[in-house]
Amino acid sequence: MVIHPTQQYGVIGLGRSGLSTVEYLCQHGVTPLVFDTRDTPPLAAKLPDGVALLTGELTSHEDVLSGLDVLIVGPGLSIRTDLFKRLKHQGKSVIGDVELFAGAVDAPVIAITGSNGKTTVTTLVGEMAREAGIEVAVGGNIGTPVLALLGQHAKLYVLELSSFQLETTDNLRLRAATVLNVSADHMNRYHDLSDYRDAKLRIYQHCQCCIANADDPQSWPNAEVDSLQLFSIEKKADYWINESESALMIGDECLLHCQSLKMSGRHNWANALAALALGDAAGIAREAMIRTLKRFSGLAHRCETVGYHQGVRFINDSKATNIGATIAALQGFAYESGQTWLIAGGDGKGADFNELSPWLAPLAGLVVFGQDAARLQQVCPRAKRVDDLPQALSWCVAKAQKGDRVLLSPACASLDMYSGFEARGEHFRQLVEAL
Ligand code: UMA
Ligand code: ADP
Repeated sequence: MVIHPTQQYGVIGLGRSGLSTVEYLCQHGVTPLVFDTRDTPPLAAKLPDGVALLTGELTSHEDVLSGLDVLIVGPGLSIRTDLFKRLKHQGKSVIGDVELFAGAVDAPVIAITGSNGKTTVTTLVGEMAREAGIEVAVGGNIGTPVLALLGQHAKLYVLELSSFQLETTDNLRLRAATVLNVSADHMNRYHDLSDYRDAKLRIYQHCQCCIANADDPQSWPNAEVDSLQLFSIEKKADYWINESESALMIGDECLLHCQSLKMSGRHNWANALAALALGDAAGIAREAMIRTLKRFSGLAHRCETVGYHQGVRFINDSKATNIGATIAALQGFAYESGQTWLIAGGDGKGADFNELSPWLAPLAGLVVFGQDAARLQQVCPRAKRVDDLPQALSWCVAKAQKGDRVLLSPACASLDMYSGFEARGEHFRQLVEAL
């Protein structure tokens, strides 16, 4: 969407995206009205002079909102409320910051969504482009709001997009995009899995090269698309793993051996293949992509080994905030020797934990804590329930034998007890270091 100075703009939600949207609008000669449901939004002090902030329930400001033309809503707020339905009905544009970005960007854009692996693949593609000498800007759900990227005047944009951001985006033209996988997440914001999937598949709307996971049909576009590339770690595809050769393949060409990948875990093979497919579509040199894959060791809090104690390995997978990520970790470790002691729990975001149960049965032990501990115990009655992470770790340390691993992979968000997954993972690391 292009900014029209004659129109009245509202920015709903003063989070990081909201603040960057305000700054962007002000730079373009528009002073928006800002709304936030919280009495004192943490970023209020950062608002530019002269920008008014209205706090409290949005419905209490309905008259004011009705007087505006364009409402730019932050991803942390749902647009599926009766209020937004009424405002849309009145003809208001209800969009997100990515839609404004779409109207302004003047270089190719690559976008990545999926239930798991987004940040890893987004980072990888960014690193690959940098390695190839391309001026690249990386942002979106990964951290830097998209509008804040525009000042970098990059030659390539690599965006991680969440389902929430995609819901409020209609006109983002993409050189290439992928839905890495679809498994239940954010079920407190969606009616069901298909509703959540529909939001994710919006990424393919205006996409030159769609890249989907051959092993997960939920990631495939619903409609016919111009160009579709598939990646697979289970069978032959455009980008695939040849198990007998243990090699990453593009068609019939062997690109590199799996052992040369610095990232561990089979799910990271899928991430590497997706990154290669995106990189190819963006014209990133193959040699640069291979060099990157050989040195990129993965990100903190994602299946990260944080220490050893008495022959037991401790793994921080705090970013496993949904069931799919925990299954991926357990699936990967099933190929390795030694038993797994799993620490899980937190805020399950409305997920149905039954999907986890086949993966819990082979575990040496499971210990649960946090808001949804009892729900996890229902699917695995032998699970030990404790009050917090230190107790969970102590329980595992007392039981684990040499050669085993203790894995924090909670299948839940951390917000019931921590400020975020990073704080939970850091706490785990410190506890392990103190053993
Ligand atoms: N909030 C209110 N009232 C408001 C506005 C926000 O209570 O009026 C709350 C929200 O419910 C949420 C928090 O404030 O709990 C932040 O919401 P926001 O829309 O202001 O979020 P931003 O600070 O702009 O951050 C967002 C993304 N956050 C969400 O989607 C919740 C960030 O992704 C993203 O990095 C940032 O934009 C820049 O693009 C974070 C995230 O948790 C990492 N994403 C979810 C995920 O990955 O699972 C989708
Ligand atoms: P996202 O940004 O989508 O949350 P991350 O790269 O931050 O993805 O990884 C989040 C969690 O998902 C971590 O626990 C990680 O080990 C796991 N994970 C990463 N890639 C995949 C994948 N392709 N499939 C399943 N799980 C994955």
